[in-house]
Amino acid sequence: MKLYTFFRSSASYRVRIALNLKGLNYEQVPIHLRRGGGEQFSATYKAINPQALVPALEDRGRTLTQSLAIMEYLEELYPKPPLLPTDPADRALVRSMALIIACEIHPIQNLRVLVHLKKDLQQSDNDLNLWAQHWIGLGLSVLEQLVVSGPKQGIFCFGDTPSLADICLVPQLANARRFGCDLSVYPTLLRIETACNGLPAFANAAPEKQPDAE
Ligand SMILES: N[C@@H](CCC(=O)N[C@@H](CS)C(=O)NCC(=O)O)C(=O)O
Repeated sequence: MKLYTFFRSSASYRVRIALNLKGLNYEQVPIHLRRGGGEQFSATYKAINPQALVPALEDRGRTLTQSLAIMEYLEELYPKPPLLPTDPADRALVRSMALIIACEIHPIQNLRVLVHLKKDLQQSDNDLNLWAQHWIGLGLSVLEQLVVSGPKQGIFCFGDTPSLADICLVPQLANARRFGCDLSVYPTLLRIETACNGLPAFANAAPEKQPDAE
């Protein structure tokens, strides 16, 4: 398997965690999102992912994009250890936790959104941070409540095994710190993050551990 990735990309970080949890070997192909205006915009990379976003995963002669689709693909091919519970309502809950991050938080403070706000709409760096803090705060507050009120309390977002929700949470918290968010108001999420980072699959996927880390 070949993963097109960037060390600081939280969507790539998710897939690295999932691959590690499944015990799969993969080759990393770094795509630098800043260098030279962004390697994601090169013709070579756009032939791999026309969306010009990382990650992309090559496997069995196919190229897959979108981190959640990639993780569901891995789950279907390599069901052990599972990244989703078995009960349909529980699965929907875990997916909803992951989607709060992947659909409601992450896309609106992604690099291309911030570049548009700054370059085209003339917003300052401080405005960009306030923007990111606002949307991250809204999403994480709801997630904290959802986890605390969930039907299966445990070490992780849902029960005692890591799931897609935890895989999305850990990179999002790292990202929130980069924007200076106050995370002390999410004690449950912070406790879960500590538990996750105690697992080699999470720790080895961290941005600073990647071959392209700066
Ligand atoms: N929904 C996509 C998001 C992918 C994404 O936004 N990737 C970011 C890095 S985390 C990216 O490549 N950004 C490049 C840019 O904004 O130009 C996924 O989950 O894979």
